[in-house]
Amino acid sequence: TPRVFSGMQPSGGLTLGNYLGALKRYVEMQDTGTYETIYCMVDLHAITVWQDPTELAAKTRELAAAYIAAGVDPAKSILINQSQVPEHAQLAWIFNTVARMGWMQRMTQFKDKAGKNAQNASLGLFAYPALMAADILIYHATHVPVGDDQKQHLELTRDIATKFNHDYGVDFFPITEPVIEGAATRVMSLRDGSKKMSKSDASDASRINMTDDADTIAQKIRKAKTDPDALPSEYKGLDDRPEARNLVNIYAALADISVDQVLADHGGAQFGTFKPALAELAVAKLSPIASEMTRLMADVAEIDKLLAQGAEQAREITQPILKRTYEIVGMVGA
Ligand code: AQP
Repeated sequence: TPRVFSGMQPSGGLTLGNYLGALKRYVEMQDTGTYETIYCMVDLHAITVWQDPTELAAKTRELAAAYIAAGVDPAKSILINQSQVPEHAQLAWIFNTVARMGWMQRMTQFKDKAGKNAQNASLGLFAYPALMAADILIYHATHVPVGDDQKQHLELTRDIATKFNHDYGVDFFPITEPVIEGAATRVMSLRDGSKKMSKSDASDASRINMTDDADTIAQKIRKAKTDPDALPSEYKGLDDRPEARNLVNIYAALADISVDQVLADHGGAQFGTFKPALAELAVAKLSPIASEMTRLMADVAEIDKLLAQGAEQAREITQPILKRTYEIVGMVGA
């Protein structure tokens, strides 16, 4: 069976972008029944920028609760915390020796996150994509659902697999397919249609958090930047209207309908009527998830138990793959 792997960092509250671009897709892929699905909280990735230890643990459990509340079912998917499956980090070291400095230097996420003072960024932030490649390839995963911003890292994952196979003369690691589909592969900021909606944006008004209450969601959508025109009835009418396009895309993704359908239903409407409809839809989809998260987080012991079970299941896959990798590389005792 084809195998799906994906993960998110427990580095803060999830945004609507994380939900529509990634988490919702995780659940859909799980529920097709076509794939074996493995979903991860990538705590080792999160610490590539400073994380308060107490908060890191809390956010990891909160992310596990978000996964489950959104529909990731530990009976159908393997749910893990990255550091509890040590083979991720072990394979990442091998990949650090396969990947080239120049490849890493081209990564736009590194450039964005390191900012002007790249000399002061952690070595882990620079090596981030090699660990991500290891996350995926330690399962021989074939499909990776992600948002559009992760495309470049997935290309690097393919490059690492190809170079490893070539250097060692094997056909061992698969060439992974990114799955970047749907109306919301890149949800944009509510304040600036040229910027990705991001949990680290200084302005909370730029994003919808999955735990925002109904009033907050309605207010943020009401204040979202738009232009003065009515909605067009065809998609091409959204050219050069990034903010309008973003709200239409969000509507389509939340309602599970096509963008064309949204415009067929709302074409000609002013934002004064479309925005309240969008807010109502967002609240209807997000608030049950938020209340389920609250319920799940009341029982930390249960979350920790699920993660321990997930790690055990995962290691049945990762241990043989790491062993075989070590043999290929020539490590004594593998
Ligand atoms: N705006 C977005 N639209 C669609 N998908 C998105 N993703 C993130 N933002 C959007 C997807 O969410 C998954 C989780 O990625 P991550 O935990 O590595 O976080 P990130 O990509 O660093 O996301 P953020 O929210 O933007 O965090 P910061 O602000 O810390 O950089 C990935 O699949 C990603 O594509």
